[in-house]
Amino acid sequence: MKIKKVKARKIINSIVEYALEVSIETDKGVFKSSVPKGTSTGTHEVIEYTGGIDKAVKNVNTKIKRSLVRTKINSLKDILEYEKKTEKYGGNVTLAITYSLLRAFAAEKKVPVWKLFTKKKKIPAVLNKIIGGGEHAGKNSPSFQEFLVLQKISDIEKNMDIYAKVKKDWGHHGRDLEGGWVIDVSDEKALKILRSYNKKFKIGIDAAASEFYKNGKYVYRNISPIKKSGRMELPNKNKDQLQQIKFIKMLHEKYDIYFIEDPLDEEDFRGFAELTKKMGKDCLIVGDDLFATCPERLKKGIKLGACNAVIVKPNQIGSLKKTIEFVELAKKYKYKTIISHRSGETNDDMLADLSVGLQIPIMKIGIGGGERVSKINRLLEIKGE
Ligand code: 2PG
Ligand code: MG
Repeated sequence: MKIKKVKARKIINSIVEYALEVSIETDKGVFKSSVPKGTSTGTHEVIEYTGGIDKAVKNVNTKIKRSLVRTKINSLKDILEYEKKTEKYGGNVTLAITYSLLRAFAAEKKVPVWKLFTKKKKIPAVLNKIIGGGEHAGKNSPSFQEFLVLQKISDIEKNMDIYAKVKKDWGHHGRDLEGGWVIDVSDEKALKILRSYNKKFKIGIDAAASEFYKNGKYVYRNISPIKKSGRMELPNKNKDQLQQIKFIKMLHEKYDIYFIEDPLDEEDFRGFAELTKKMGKDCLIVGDDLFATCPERLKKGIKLGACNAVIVKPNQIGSLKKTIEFVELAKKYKYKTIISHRSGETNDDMLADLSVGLQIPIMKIGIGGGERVSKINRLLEIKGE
């Protein structure tokens, strides 16, 4: 494949910050890509743009361009190998280049991007955010960051319906960063609301607990009163590790939660292992900030028995090659894989092709907002291809 031009520029993402867009020109056309960023980022994520976004634009337009037009890219392996050369410029720089190369190479081969990875087409289920909280919403919203409903893609209408009902039934303050509704309720109440629409749907939470873990305690900001000796009382707002585990277990039993992401702090491998032992048989205990899509951290988790599912976010590790390694390791040890959007998204829909290509069974994705809908619509398109 002959690379004729490489060009970078700044675009705006969904949380109104700059993102990098990379265009690569070949005989087959111009192929553009961009990469999202997080708000509740884990400590173990790689840096997005070394030296900032302006430096990233400059690096692509000078050094990377010079090296890329001279490099032979004739296979998927070549694309993944080339990542080594760009890693020092930042994870989002590397992935924007990789994604554009994938698109250019797929055009060369006259196949959709997902087909570069697999022949077997299986469309993932969608895990849609209905209610938002934590760092993604306001100060009176729940402490947990996300309240989600899982649905087969062919049943996405059921999630569209719940999304519309929550909007209508609960006085909301607009949407959070990922299109979830912002409502002034406690964590428990948010779960009760989701359950009230259907007794059988698989529901989930992303507690993103590291975000409210302060000095050894989980500090809740919006809690439900409980009945104690005939009186309504507000329970303790601060929970230590044991109380947090108990609380999560209680919520799981009461509301039948299937998907439980980051219920504990990102360093607490042992706490995750404890929860997995207690509840892992009938639900997913999912590591996001805990693993940060890093194969080395997952190896530690496997050793300790922490989690039975992982979130996959390529830009946490800043390389598609390492992301694939992470996914393969997870599958080998029977961890369920869930690919995920970020709060600061662009309209790039590569996530959908990667989910099908890497045979990931669930895509976690907002259901409101063009930058989320672009991925869902690409999934629907692949389904019909
Ligand atoms: C998460 C993500 C996406 P962020 O915590 O799972 O929902 O949020 O992109 O802000 O890290
Ligand atoms: Mg998360």
